[in-house]
Amino acid sequence: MNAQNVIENLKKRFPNEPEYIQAVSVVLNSIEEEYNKHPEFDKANLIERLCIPDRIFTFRVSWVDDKGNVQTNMAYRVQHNMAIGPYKGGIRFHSSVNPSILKFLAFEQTFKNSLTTLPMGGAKGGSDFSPRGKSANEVMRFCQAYLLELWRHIGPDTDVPAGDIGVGGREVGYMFGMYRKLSHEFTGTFTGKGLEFGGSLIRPEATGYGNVYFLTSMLATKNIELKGKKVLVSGSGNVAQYTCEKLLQLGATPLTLSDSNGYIYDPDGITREKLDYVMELKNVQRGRIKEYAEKYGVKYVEGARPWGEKADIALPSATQNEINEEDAKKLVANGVIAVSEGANMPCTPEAIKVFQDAKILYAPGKAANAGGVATSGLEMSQNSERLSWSREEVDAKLKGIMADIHANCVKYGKEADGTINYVKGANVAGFMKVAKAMMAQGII
Ligand code: NDP
Ligand code: 2IT
Repeated sequence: MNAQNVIENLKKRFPNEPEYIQAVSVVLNSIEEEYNKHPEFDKANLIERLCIPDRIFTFRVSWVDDKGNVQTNMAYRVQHNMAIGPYKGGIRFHSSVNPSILKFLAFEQTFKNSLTTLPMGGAKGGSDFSPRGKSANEVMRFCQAYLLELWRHIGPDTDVPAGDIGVGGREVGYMFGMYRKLSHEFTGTFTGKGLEFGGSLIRPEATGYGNVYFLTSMLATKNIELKGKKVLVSGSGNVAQYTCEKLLQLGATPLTLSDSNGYIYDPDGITREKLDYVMELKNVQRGRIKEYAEKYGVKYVEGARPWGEKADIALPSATQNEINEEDAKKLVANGVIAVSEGANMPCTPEAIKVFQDAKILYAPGKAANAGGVATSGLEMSQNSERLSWSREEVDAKLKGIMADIHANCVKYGKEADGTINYVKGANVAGFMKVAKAMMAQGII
C-alpha cells in the first residue's frame, strides 16, 4: 500500500469530504509501515474495504415546530465496520452535520472501539437539526421523527447508537422511548440511557474521566504529577464538564471553558461550586458560557478559543479542528507539557506536527476519549445480563480499560529514541485487531 496513492484515490471519489479525507490521511500515514509488513492485506485490498463505510443511510426528517410550521432536516446513519462487533457510535445533532463529518467520525470510531478491547464495530449518525433555541417538546418531536426512519436499521445486536454533540441523556431518552414503541421490544439498543431504564452508572462521566485517566498515565511516563497543574479545557458540554470534575478531584485547576460563541478565563480556577453552576447553566437552563463571566466577573473573549492562555496542559473537548497550527505554536510557546483530546479530531494535522516536533505529550482522541464508548460497551454488557453494576465497579473497569489502551499505545508507538508516538501507537493497535478480523472473515 502506498498511503498517498490511496488518499489521492479517495479524494477523487469523495471530492467534497475534507474531514473524512483528513481523518483517513492521519491513520493511513501512521499505519503504512506496519500494513506493508503484511502483504496478504494488500492482496485482499483491505485498506479500501476498511476506509469506505459498509453503508450509509440518508433520509429526510419532517417534524412540526411549536408554531405549527413543518420543518425538514437531513439525517444519516453511517455504518462503517462490523468486523469485531455490532455497529456502535454516537448520534450528533448540530447544524454543521453532513456526510463528510459523519464519515470521519464513523471511521475514527472503528479504531477507537477496537482499542477499548470490547467487541464493538464502528458507526456514527446524526442530523443537521440544531437543538439550540428549540423547546423540549420540539426536541422530543424531532427525536421521534428521526427514529421513525432510523429504528429499522438499529438493534441490540446490529447497531447501538448513543450520544455525541447535541445529544445527551434527554435526547437518548426520547429516542429510546420511540425505538421501544416501534420495535415492540425492550433491549439495550441505545447506550447513555437513564438509570431507571437500563443506563449505566458512570456513563455520563466516562469520556471526561477517561481522558483525565489517560492523561495521568501519559504524565506518569515522565514522572510528572497532575496535582497542581493548570489546565485549559474547551467546550462546556458533557465531556468538558466531567473533565473538569475529575481534574478537580485529582487536585488540578481548570482555567477555561468555551462554547461556539467564545471562551471564559477564570484565573482563580473553576471550583466545584462554579462547575455546579456551569452544569445547571448548560444542562438545565441551556444558556451560554458568557453568563459565567458575567456571574463571576471574569474575562470572556467573544469569537475566540482559549489556546492563547498560559497553562500546563490543554484538553480540547468541544469539536473537530479547534486547534490549528498557530494555536499549537502558542500552546508550545507558553510551556504546555501535554495535550489530550477529549473531542474527536480537535487538532489539525499541522497542529499535531507542532506537538510532535516539540516532543510534548500528545494523545489522539481515539485513545484518550475512548472511555465514553468503552463505558457504553459496559452498559451493553449489563443490559445483556439484565443486571446493573455499582459505580465503583464501572469506574474500576473504566480505569482498567484506559490503562490498557495506554499500554497498547506504548507497545505499538515507542520510537527508537524512547519517546512514545501515541498517534502511531493508537492507530496501529486499533487497526491490527480489525484487520485480522476482516482477513479471517473473507472478502465481504
Ligand atoms: P455537547 O453537545 O455536550 O457539548 C459540546 C460543546 O462543544 C458545547 O460547549 C458546544 O458549544 C461546543 N461546540 C460544539 N460545536 C462547536 C463548534 N463548531 N465550535 C465551537 N464549539 C462547539 O457534546 P459532547 O461534550 O458530548 O462532545 C464534545 C466532543 O467530544 C465532540 O467532539 C464529541 O464528538 C466528543 N466525544 C463525545 C463523547 C461522549 O460520550 N459524549 C465520547 C467521545 C468523544 P455550543 O453549546 O455553543 O454548541
Ligand atoms: O465519539 C464517541 O466515542 C461517542 N460519541 C460515544 C459513542 C458511544 O457509543 O458511546
